[in-house]
Amino acid sequence: MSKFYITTPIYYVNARPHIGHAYTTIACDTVARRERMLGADTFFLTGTDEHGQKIERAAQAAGKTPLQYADEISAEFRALWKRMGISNDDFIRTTEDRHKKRVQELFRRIRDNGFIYKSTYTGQYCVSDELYVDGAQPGDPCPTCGRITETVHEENYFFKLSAFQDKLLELYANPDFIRPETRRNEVISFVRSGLRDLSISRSTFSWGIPVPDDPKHVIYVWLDALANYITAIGFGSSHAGAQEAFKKYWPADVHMIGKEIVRFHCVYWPAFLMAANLPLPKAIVAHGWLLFEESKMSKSRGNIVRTETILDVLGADALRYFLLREVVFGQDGSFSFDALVQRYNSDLANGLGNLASRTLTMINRYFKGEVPYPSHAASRRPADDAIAEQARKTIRDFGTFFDQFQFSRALEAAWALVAAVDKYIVENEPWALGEKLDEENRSRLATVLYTSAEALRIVTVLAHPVIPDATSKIWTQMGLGDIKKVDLKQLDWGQLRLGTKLGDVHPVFPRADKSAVERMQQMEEQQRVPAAEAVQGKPSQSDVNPAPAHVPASGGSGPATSADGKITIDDFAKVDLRVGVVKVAERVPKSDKLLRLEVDLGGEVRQVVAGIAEAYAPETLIGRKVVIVANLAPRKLRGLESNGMIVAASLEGGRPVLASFLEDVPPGARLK
Ligand code: ME8
Repeated sequence: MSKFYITTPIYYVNARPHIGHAYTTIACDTVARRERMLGADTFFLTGTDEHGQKIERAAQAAGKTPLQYADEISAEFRALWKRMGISNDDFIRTTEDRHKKRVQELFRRIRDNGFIYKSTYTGQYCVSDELYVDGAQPGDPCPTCGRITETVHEENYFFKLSAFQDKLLELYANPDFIRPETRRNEVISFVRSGLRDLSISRSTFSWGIPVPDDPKHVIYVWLDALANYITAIGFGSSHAGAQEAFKKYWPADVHMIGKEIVRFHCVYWPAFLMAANLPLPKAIVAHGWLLFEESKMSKSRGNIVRTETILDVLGADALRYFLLREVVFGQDGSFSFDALVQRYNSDLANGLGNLASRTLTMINRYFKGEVPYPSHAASRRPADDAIAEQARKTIRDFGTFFDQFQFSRALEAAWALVAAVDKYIVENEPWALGEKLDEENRSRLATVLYTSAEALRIVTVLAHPVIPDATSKIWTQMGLGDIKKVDLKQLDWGQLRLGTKLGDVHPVFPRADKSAVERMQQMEEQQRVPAAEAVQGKPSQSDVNPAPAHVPASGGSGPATSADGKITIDDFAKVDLRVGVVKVAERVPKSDKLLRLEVDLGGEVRQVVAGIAEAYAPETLIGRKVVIVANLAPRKLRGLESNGMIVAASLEGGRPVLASFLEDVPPGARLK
């Protein structure tokens, strides 16, 4: 029996899961399900990445210990995957003991092989990407996310990455190692331009795995995180069972990732493995980004879509099908609720769902729910053979596309068969044949319905890894038992057994009406309930997301004013005013008034959308100290989440002048 081992990235616990995370997880789940149907002993791993400075700071900002914080968000990922029926075989957390011990073992091996030394690092670091930015100067932005890098000066352990340049280039000679080709070319040119040794420990904070024999240092979070792919399946364990599992499943067949973490997976990871004398993964497959409102969906941009909203309204299969059919794997793709509902209705409700219900209903009506015998040669027509031929070709093409991770093309081929059978049914009018009782018409009817049902069976099997829930239901309605038991390798035309008794027939994809889009948009909006305006003055109507915003009525928990309009010192103390430093400032597309700012509040970087574009050019604000109302509930402006309000005097005509300081004040300082 062959084996197949596939992994998702392990997700950071500083953000709740959104459909960007679901995208990778769904793609891996689909591949894992197909491999199981092909008979491979499959292991599918996902999990959460819980150490490092970014998580430590996020926990601090939330007023929790890093572990409390990680426990909560990791549990959300796990619960979401469970709700979606994701078929992962394990879920690794980097804070688990099994992981920590085995990472230390990996560190030891690399050190014992002579690839680790101690030195001093002085340079720039991006906490958001947990990335050392070679060659950057203080104040330079991170090349990946654009945030201002921080200067790090500390004694660290270094990994001799430079020793692996040639070996890595040899590795990339295999065209299947990095996919798609564009990513492979980027990596090759990065490595050709020269590799510098890499700092693999930090000593100025403690939220991480201690370096063996030198616990003042914690292991660099990317070495810690990448190692999950081997620690989860037993590397470094002394238990015989775990050692067996590691021997069986490693090396991984596929590490699937988003394109922004290619360097870590294609350069650092294979170099660490080479240094530890371990086999290398067979393929790193990088997909593009899901975009929403024109930019990458991410927590820091405030433009995420929660998976739960789609599950509540349309179900997991709808999201799975949409993401894999609509987005060309490897490229960026836009998400919109309109496109989701349109695809759902056209391909699932009117496409596969309709084919299943009309075919099975007619078998019920005309053949008492038993799959009829196709007619004898005399009443066969070329159209019947054409469907059989197309179905055989679809099985081949679907497999070829799938093996190349071209999910959208594979589904396109399968749905072309759905469309062909629909046309075949319309042209052969089984309902008209069913009205006539003579033998010739009966046998023609049998052929038409057998042909339709057999094509339906084939599409159902092929689509099962993508839409497991609906296809399991169709399978049961066809009276075929458990779809998981199908041997995909043997799939061929003509295997539908005559006389198979159908189960009860129900529609599997009820049509979504127009309100589905609105309902989903509203559900997302309600997640971002504003409590007050996030910019000076009221934003113009066009700047506010058009969905109705719920503003809580005054009173309640808000500061109570006395009859003369005065508030108490306690009321004032409820407003958390902080000093911030502007790190990023840019215009909000299609808005004259708004700027998007990233403001460092001393350990936490906030996105704030402010109505000051008419008074301040974005470049003049970088590095400037500002005052932020830090405990304002988030609100969405032009699709961007604003987390706080910038304080300014409002002059005649509403012109804002930012509050500022004469003395030097550190970011994060409180005004009171
Ligand atoms: O990078 N479009 O974790 P992360 C497509 N912990 N995919 C998206 C996406 C989007 N808009 N947003 C997120 C990390 N993803 C590290 C990984 S692995 C050893 C350590 C998906 O929480 C995509 O797979 O930032 C991306 O690579 C991953 O989530 C990043 O998740």
